[in-house]
Amino acid sequence: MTTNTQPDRSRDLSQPLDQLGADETLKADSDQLRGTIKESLVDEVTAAVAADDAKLIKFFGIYQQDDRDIRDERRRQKLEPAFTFMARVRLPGGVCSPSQWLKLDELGRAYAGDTLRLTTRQTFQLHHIMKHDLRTVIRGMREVLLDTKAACGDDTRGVMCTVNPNLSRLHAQVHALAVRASDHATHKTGAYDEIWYGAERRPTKGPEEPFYGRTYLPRKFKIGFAIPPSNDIDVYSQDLGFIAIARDGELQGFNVAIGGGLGRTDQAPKTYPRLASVIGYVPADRLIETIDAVMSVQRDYGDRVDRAHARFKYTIDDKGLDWITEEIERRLGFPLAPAEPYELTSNGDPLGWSTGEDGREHCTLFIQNGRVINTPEHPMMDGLRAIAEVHKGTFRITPNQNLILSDIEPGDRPAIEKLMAEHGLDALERRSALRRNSMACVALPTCGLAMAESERYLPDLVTKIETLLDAHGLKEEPITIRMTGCPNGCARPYISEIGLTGRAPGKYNLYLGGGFHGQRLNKMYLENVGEPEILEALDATLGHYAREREPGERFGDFAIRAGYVAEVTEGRFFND
Ligand code: SRM
Ligand code: SF4
Repeated sequence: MTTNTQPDRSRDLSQPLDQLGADETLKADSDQLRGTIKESLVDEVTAAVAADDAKLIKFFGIYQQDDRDIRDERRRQKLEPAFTFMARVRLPGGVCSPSQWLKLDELGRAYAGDTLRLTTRQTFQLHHIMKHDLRTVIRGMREVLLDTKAACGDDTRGVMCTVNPNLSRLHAQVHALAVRASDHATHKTGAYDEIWYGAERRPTKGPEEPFYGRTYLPRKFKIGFAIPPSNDIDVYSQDLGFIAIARDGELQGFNVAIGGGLGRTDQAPKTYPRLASVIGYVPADRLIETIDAVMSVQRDYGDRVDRAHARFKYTIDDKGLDWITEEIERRLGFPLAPAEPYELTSNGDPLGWSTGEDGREHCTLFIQNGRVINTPEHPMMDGLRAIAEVHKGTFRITPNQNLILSDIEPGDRPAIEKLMAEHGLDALERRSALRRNSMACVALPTCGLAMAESERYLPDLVTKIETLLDAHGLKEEPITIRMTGCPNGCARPYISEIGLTGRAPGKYNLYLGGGFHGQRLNKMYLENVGEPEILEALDATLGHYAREREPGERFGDFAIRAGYVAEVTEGRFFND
């Protein structure tokens, strides 16, 4: 990255490194993320990598995990945990080609437990990879021009972009900028090529990381591009969100939203979800400068002592939105224009077939919780492989963990439809409106932070809620429901109409009152409750909604009007 005017406190820190958090010292001493990862990968004594390397490989999109289903049993047997790794692909805007799909399918079958996982930030995760297979997997991805750079770590994450293929021209313009933003903001260390591809270390002319310095960012930083009227990417949950402003289908520029973030910790009142604040408008040709200016403010002023307080949202609230905006403008060298009018209407995906403005066809498939796997009823993985073998367009992963078979010439549609029918993929969209608007994070057994089930439980819970909806005549009412196995918020539960976050095995917090298109946070209604209490509460509130809602009133809005929860008006809520 090139930012000439900004002071870079990551290389010239006002506080000595030993007064900063341990992760800052680790980054600074890591030789630009090299650490001892190479040595760890060939250490045959353990299936894990060294503790410091486990933190550093996150910058390369790789997480060390263990099978939590058998953790206790392994401990009893005095064995080390069953370590494996998860690799997350860098896929800006979620668009990939059929040959990329085929390669990931092949790698998923050979090394990653016969499954692929589509994520809430529009990419693939491959779980269950053994340490000794990691390089093979990463090199396999390279064959189809994919990598896992910066899919995690204290840097910019996967850049999101509205998938809407129907607005083909506008989408192409915005998606190209999302790809550019991702390439621009991704770290530049040669460590990735050396560790994963076996490249020789090459001398660099200037600093190896001109923007990030030795300590990168204080915390993860997320960028996303929304194309109204869709808010599928949940633009207000991004650290830096861009809302496309178009005239006659031509991109003009972006409204800039800063400071979104959802992670919180139970019993830690200083942590809270916050929706992004729209601070102004920039023309499209100033996009990259804007990214540099905003990220550099967080780089230089973010909290480098307390990681629980290091996201950009806290920097903004500590310094004040006006101060941060002025600092961004100072670094940009020009004031932001007032935000342009825009309208967002939904954060879900319209499922099924549609025709784009260029006449090409697209089919959005419902993939429950993003899990691509073969089951006896739905040989989904086989079906998508068969489609990839004949498909000439693109695949697009949606921010709701669904999949669009995109850019299909009308003449090619019958062949795709036949394959969909043969593999049961056509049945997937015939689900209740609640299920179609449901989302769960991975949680157990791979996520080290999960306190309760999520992906493995939400489908059953939805079945039970469907019975309630049926009884109240609400089966076709679109209501968003999102579950996570802990309060970190990976399925963005705090901006759904019904949110559930795990507290302990079988116990969840229940949130109500979120905005249907992601414009308002929900509020906790019940704390630390099990399934019977959840169903009882939903039966009562949904029944009340069915009886007394006003025409067009959403469930989230009703939950506030009827007094079940107070409206969150500040764009953030604080832990009670
Ligand atoms: Fe997440 C950590 C999975 C989207 C907030 N997230 C994790 C880890 C890596 C657990 C860990 O650190 O060891 C999870 C891996 C589980 C596994 O076994 O796969 C994990 N997060 C996911 C995914 C796969 C959920 C999914 O089911 O799709 C999503 C991957 C997105 C991607 O492709 O990059 C995912 N995570 C999110 C989102 C939603 C978003 O970004 O739109 C959020 C909330 C937005 C935000 O960042 O504020 C989110 N994940 C977190 C947090 C809390 C961050 C915070 O500010 O407190 C953590 C924990 C952390 O960073 O300390 C976390
Ligand atoms: Fe894991 Fe919690 Fe994220 Fe779910 S929300 S994937 S349990 S970190």
